[in-house]
Amino acid sequence: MSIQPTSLASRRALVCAALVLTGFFGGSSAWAQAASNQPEGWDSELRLKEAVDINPDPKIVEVNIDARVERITIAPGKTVEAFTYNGQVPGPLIRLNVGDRLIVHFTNHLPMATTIHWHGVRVPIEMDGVPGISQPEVKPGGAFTYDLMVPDPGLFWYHPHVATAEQVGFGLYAPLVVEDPAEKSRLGVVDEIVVVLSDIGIDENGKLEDPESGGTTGMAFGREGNIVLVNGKVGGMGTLKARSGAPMRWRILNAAKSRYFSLDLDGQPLVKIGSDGGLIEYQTTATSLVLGCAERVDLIVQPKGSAGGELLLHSFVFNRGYGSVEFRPAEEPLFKIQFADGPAYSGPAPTRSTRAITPYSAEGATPLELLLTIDQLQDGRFQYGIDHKPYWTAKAFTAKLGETQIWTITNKTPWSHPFHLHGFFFHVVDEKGQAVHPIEWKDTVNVQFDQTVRVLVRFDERPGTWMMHCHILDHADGGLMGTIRVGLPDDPHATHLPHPHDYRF
Ligand SMILES: [Cu+2]
Repeated sequence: MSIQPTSLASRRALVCAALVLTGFFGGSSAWAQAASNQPEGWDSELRLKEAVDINPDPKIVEVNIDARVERITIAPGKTVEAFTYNGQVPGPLIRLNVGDRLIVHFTNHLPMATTIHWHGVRVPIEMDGVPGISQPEVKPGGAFTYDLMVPDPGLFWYHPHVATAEQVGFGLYAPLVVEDPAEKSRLGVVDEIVVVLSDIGIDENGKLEDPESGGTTGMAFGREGNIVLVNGKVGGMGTLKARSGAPMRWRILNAAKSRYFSLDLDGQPLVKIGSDGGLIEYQTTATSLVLGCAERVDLIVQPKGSAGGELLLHSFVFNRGYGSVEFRPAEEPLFKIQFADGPAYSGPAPTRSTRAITPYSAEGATPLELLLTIDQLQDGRFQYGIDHKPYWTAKAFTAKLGETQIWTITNKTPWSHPFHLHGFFFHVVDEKGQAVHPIEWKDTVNVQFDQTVRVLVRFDERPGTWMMHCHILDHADGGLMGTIRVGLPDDPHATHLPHPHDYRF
């Protein structure tokens, strides 16, 4: 590598940083100038590294992302070799404002092909990252430029869509925050942290666990990594410093490939203001909250305690189906909160969060039945499917542009499935097709074992073949995946996706 491009790039980054700072402190919005309510360095142990924007245009975020194998430190003295974006797990946090353009110069230095899928972002199909459908796979040594707009505020994420269970399990995932400055100003919560929950499987020799361990039985359960990670560090290690009662906003992503997290802050209230597709209709308060794979939650918490005291954010074991609660710890520590000396927070309470959301109407919506099934084949192997058909034999579903569909997703298997649709948001409805309140825009919904979930989805003006699959990535790999052809002419040859012997998504 020559010196010139590097120094050029860093000079551009400096110019850009200067512009960002100018905008930050010179801007007129109240939030940009508001000071932190927390002790100095409150989030330094858990703060994620952010991607460097190399484009001086304030409406364009342009970043370089390189997928490569690197040793990462997950605890003092404990390193593992992982799949990384830019040498880190999670990969760099990308931050934009709603309506911005994102350009990603992506290079692949992994020993295998990969892509990037922008989970939850309403991209055109060409940017959806599914090989053979939306783009060619990016071979080792290859490159691809992603270029997309971010039309919706919220916490999204990016991850590969090639051998996804393996690559995500090995560390390839990162958050993407799309900010709405007006919303931030209205909420009035200055202190914010993005939390990426995940896990990684390390064997007794310190090597990454075989992603095929346990054969199709392991697949049917969904393989969880044996080490929980919080922003890439072993669960329980990180500490946030806090002023008692001072509000903080936690944007949390579950990037684990099979593990659910059931959050509990020593029983203190968790105020949920948002989920997958930004703010929800109105805030709700609970003391525990379940996050299935790929789901996101946006919380406001005001932890209370005495100076020097501590709280712990726990994840309690969650019953996601057969064998998922036995013989395992009842809880995992995620991170600590340590209260600083000094008086408790006495400033204004956060504004109650609401958002006007017009639900879709079930009237005239096209019904689609999705039975999530598992079968044991004659040779003993397990195979997931939609109505008993794994993705390599299933025909694509279809939708017209502008069509609203009501999906009845019934889980006939002994395991829960966080069901994900690419490219479009939906919302949950009851048996009568009426919106469940508060309305949440979702791209991934948990369908518990033996239960049925109904959703309304509208297919807007973005034609293409879009994936739907369980986000327990082993389940997707084992058959629980399908496609929907949106706004495309009938094609008798568009029958099904390739068999896993020929291609692994
Ligand atoms: Cu599943």
